[in-house]
Amino acid sequence: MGVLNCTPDSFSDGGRYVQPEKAVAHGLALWRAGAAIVDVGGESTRPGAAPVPVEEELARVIPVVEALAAQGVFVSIDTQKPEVMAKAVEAGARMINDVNALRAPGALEVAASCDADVVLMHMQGTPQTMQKNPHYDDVVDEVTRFLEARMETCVQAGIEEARLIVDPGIGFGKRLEHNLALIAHLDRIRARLGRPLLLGVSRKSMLGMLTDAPVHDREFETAAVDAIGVWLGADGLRVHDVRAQAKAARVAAALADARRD
Ligand code: 8Y4
Repeated sequence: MGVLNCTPDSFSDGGRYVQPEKAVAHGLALWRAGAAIVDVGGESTRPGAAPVPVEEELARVIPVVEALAAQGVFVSIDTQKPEVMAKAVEAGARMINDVNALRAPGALEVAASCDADVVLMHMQGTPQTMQKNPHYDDVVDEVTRFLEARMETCVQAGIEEARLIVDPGIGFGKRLEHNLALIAHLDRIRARLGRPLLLGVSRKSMLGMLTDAPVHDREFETAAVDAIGVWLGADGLRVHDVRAQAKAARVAAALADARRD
C-alpha cells in the first residue's frame, strides 16, 4: 500500500490548497512502482494535528480518488469521517482505511452499505492526545482484543468478515516499547484474529528513536521492520517508498516460504 498524502504540506504551491494534478501524478507513480493499493488521505494524523473540516477534506481527496480510480488504480481512502468514506467509495475507492476503526457515528453504516474492504486500525486515545501518556498492562493482548471486538461489531453491523483487514496501529498511542512488542509478536496477533494484517511503520518516529535518523532518512530502518513483519505474516505494508519496500518484502517472503516447505 503506497501512501498518498493530500495535505497542503505535501502537494500545494506553498499556499493552503492541494494541487490535485500533482497528487494524482504521485499516486500513479506509486502504482507504477508496484503498489497494489494507493492510500489517499486528506487529514494529518500527526500527534497533535488539528482536525480538518469535512468540506475541506472532501475537496482535497475526492478529485484525486476519482482520477486515480478512473485510471484503474485500486484506491483506499484514509479517513475517519463517514461522509468522506461514502463520497470516496462513490468516486471509486475500493477500500476504507480508518485509523479510528469505524468508531465515528455513522461510519459502520456507511461501510455496511457498500462493498469496500475495511482496514480496522488500533489507536489508544485520539490523534490530539494519543502520545500524552500511553499505557498498557499487556499491549499485545489489549490491541488484539480491541481489534477482535471491532471485527465483531462490524460483522454485527452487516459488514462481511471477508472484507475486514486488521492493523496494530504502530505509533498511535504507543511508546517505543509498545511498538516493538507489537511488531515482535505480529504472528500471534495475526493468528488470533484470523484476518489479513496490514503493518504501517514507514519512516515513523519509533525508527528515529532507534537510530537517530531524521524522517527522510529512515528507509533502511523501514525495510528492516517491513522484512520482519512479512516474515511474521504481515499481508500488507503501508509505505512511502514502494520500490524499496517491495524489494525488502519479496526477500522476506521468499525466506518465509522456504521455512514452510
Ligand atoms: C513520517 C511519515 C513519519 C508518516 C510518520 C508518519 C497508519 C495509517 C497512518 C498505519 C494504517 C504516518 C493513515 C501516520 N499510519 N493507516 N495511517 N496503518 N492502516 N506517520 O500504521 O504515516 S498515518
